[in-house]
Amino acid sequence: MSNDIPDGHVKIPTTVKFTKLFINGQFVDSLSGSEFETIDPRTGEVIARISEGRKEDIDAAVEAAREAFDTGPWPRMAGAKRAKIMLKWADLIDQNASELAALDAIDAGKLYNRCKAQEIPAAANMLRYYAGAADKIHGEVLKASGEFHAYTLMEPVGVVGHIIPWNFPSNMFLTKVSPALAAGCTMVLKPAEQTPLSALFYAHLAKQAGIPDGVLNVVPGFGPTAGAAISSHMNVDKVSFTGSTEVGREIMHAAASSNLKQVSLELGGKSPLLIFDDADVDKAASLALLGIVYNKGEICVASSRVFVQEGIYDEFEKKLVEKAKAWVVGDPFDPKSQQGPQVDKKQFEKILSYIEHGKKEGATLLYGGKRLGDNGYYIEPTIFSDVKGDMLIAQDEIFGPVMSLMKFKTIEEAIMRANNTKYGLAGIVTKNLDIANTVSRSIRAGIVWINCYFIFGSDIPYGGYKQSGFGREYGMQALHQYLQQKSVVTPIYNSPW
Ligand code: TXE
Repeated sequence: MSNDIPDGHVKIPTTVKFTKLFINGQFVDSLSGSEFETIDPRTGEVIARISEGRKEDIDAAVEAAREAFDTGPWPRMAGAKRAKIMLKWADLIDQNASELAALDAIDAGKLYNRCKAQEIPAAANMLRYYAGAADKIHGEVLKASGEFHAYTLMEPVGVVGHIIPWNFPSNMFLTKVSPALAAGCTMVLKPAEQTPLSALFYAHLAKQAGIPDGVLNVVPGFGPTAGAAISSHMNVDKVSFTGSTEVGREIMHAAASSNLKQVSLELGGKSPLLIFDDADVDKAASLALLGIVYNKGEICVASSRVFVQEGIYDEFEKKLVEKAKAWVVGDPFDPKSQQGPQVDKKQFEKILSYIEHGKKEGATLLYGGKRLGDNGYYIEPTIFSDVKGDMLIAQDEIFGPVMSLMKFKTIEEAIMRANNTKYGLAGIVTKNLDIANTVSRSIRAGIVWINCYFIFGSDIPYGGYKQSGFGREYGMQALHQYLQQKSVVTPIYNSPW
């Protein structure tokens, strides 16, 4: 693949450099010799064959990470030195942004230009943010009662297993790995089976930057084999997972029934976006549309339930449909495209079946509802109105460009209906400060965006309430998930006690 992919309608990249497991600083075949295919969602065709990691490969990767943690330099290295290596890795990521963006575009159907200009640089910045924290990790001196000197140490939690999904392959990789590295942990990461390509490229760049062998291991493979081997491993000290609520539950079971490893979970969502009568209708319609079609709706915080107050409802509906009509779905390498194909056939079929279900449940299909073209996994932005809160399309995470539009009268009704979900992530549009304050405190969600949507940053903690998971990504909270506190106590006077 050329490093110099032009910004026009890009020709299809043809070669992929890294297809093997990355264990102990080397690219190796899987022990069983088995491979799996990674598919281009633009066409349904095979891009490359990837070594398939299974339990025995996870065992080898964990052994390398354990050795690197127990005897290697990384956890013992001065924080500033760890930071220097992480910063070098970040620079290498920036230098290879075109190639990384192309890998995510062919593997996940993500927009090439957006990946190159936003997602890859943001992933590199995640490393920079946590590199800045690596030499500022410290405990505290305690005011202990009695004649004792007591203090705390902040120590890395140990060997970490990261299991990540396919919707943001680059962002997820660096979101998990950056704070864990800054903390001094070693790790095994399993990318989603749909999107292994950029993960292996990141591993290659990590080695170039000077991350010592064994510190970062990347093992592509399937969930029930490689993923389950991580969550049930006796030698993994923590598992950090992003994916479906169902699998999150299995991971907790596996952690509990193996070594009680620590767990953090980022799971699904069915986010409400509440739009009040005082809102600028045009802007609110743009925000609502973006909220459901950004990344083709494959984002846990998609605004899949939009509640609009009755005074502006009709005008809002009209504008929303106009904007959906103008939205461009197409090849992710075409700069005109605003939405690429869904990640794979399974996800594509799942979304289409929810659309059929919505029609049968009695919701009104306002716009869209069909696949686009007969090649690849493209779906029109889809808007349902007359949706009732107990319909499946209003309850289940569809993870596609399908919006349920609903009308409300009062603020109390809006809060009650917004909270009628097992998930917990959200947004509000209003110019009224009282409404904004009341609603943001009443919605049971780990993040609430007011007059904006999808504002993420390495310095803004992010995570769910209820069945959207627990633990936080980003911010110092994420760093602390990879640290554990040790208290040290000693008598002040050298006297027997
Ligand atoms: O997720 P899975 P899938 C939701 C979304 C989507 C649905 C299914 O609604 O439609 O989940 O997607 C690994 N032990 N989200 O099937 O299976 C798997 O290999 C250990 C929301 O892709 O949860 C992959 O690496 N690991 C979400 C990762 O888990 C297992 C992002 C996610 O896959 C495993 C993705 C097991 N038993 C999907 N089974 C978000 N929160 O953003 C699978 N895996």
